[in-house]
Amino acid sequence: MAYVGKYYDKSDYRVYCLVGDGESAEGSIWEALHFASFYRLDNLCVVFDINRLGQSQPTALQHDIATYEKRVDAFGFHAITADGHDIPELIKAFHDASQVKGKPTAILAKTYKGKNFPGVEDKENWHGKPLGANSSSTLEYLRTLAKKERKDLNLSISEPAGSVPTVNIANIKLSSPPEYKPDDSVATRLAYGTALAKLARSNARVIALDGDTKNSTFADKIKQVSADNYIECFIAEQNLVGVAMGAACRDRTVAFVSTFAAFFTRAFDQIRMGAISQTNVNFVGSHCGISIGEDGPSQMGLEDIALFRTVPGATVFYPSDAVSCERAVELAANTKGICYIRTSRPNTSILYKNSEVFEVGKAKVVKHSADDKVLIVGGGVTLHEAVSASKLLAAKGVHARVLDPFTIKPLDAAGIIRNAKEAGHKIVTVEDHYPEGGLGEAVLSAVASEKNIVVKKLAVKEIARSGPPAALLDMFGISASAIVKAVEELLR
Ligand SMILES: Cc1ncc(C[n+]2csc(CCOP(=O)(O)OP(=O)(O)O)c2C)c(N)n1
Repeated sequence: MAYVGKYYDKSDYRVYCLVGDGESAEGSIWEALHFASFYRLDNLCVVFDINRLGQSQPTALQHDIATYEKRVDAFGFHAITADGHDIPELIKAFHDASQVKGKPTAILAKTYKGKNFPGVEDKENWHGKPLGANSSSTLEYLRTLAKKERKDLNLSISEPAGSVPTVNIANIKLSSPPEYKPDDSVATRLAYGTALAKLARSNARVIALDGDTKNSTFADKIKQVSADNYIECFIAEQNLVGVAMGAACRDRTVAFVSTFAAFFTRAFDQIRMGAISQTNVNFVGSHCGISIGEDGPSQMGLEDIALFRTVPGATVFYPSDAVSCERAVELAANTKGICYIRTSRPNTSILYKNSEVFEVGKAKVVKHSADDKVLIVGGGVTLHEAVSASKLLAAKGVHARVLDPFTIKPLDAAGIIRNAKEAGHKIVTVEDHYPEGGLGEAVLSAVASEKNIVVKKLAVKEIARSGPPAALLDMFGISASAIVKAVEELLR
């Protein structure tokens, strides 16, 4: 929020953030402090409520204010210490913070948990508990406090000053439609970058954030439109997600946040809190699955579909070619709630005409005949393996229908059921993902109440290895030949 205020709104509003001392053991707090000082967010004032106590015991530093001071100073903050119960002192601290230029301020407020509450102040074992026997004496204290005239304070609160530009982020379109030739071979991650730049050309409030992978996710393409529309968040994924949510809040920007799909697992708490806060952030996870090849298992996102499917209200896009990926990015920009777009590393062929229209929750049948005996459902690289498998099967006289779900959540259940019924009531799902919570399980849920539909799932069932992508697809049973084998077993 402070970054947006300083660099996009260019307004003089200030942002205040309250941090618990117990909570400040979190690494994400220090990621955020580092970000704020690196970008010289002097419109940010962080208040540390140093009340010595956490939930179950005292904090590590208790009231060691000097150590907090050294730490925030080392992180590039202007530190102000204050008695957190002394209102005039706090007013002065907030005023002083507002005068600091070039760096954010941290107010280190020494406080006592349950201050002045009889029998509670500064005592352990009161966190989140009803006051019980202490209720009446506490109420009495609060009544006296309410009656007390605060002659010592001269609190006149002025109207917020400064103006904020009006922003319109509705109905953002690609500046030009997809332009691919039928024989092009383009990675969906590259199509993401192309679409991102096209959106930014249409609306200056479309921004991208990444954690030092922008030349792999192709988020850096937005810099061709304007370098200002990109926020580098470095290798600190929890804060990367936090910054994206701050930037998107109050509809100030349309934020696309990217990194390798695998690394969003580091920020799952931020993502689920984003859902609770009703954020509209768009997540883009590249380098999904074993098809990244030589980079090896630490970089392979094999649980990302499961992760994002569990987020309430989320939309999960899994585009399989450059045309559908550009449209997924455009749809995500205009879809409320959390969106996730899964992009792939390898170049893949073009499946759709440039004029093809895509909708959230609407699958595409990419190959069909009147004699289909099985429905194969794939996504990304495995959709291309499914198309190859259908050709190999056709040579053996077996016709297979191939379906691209386009979004895994919501899944086009009606489309899948209809096509499965037309194709022998048999489905093979194939995904570059672990078997749990991915495409196969989404399809299984969609057909769960249907009688006589059988589903066979192909997925990556073990810890993968480094190797050439084609060899890995074969080794882990999600290649065209593995699909042919699965179909033959199912039809036997
Ligand atoms: C990520 C996370 N871990 C643990 C908790 C459980 N929890 C709630 S409050 C709390 C203590 C927080 O202490 P502090 O930040 O000092 O806040 P305060 O003492 O002001 O309540 C804990 C451990 C939580 N809410 N979130």
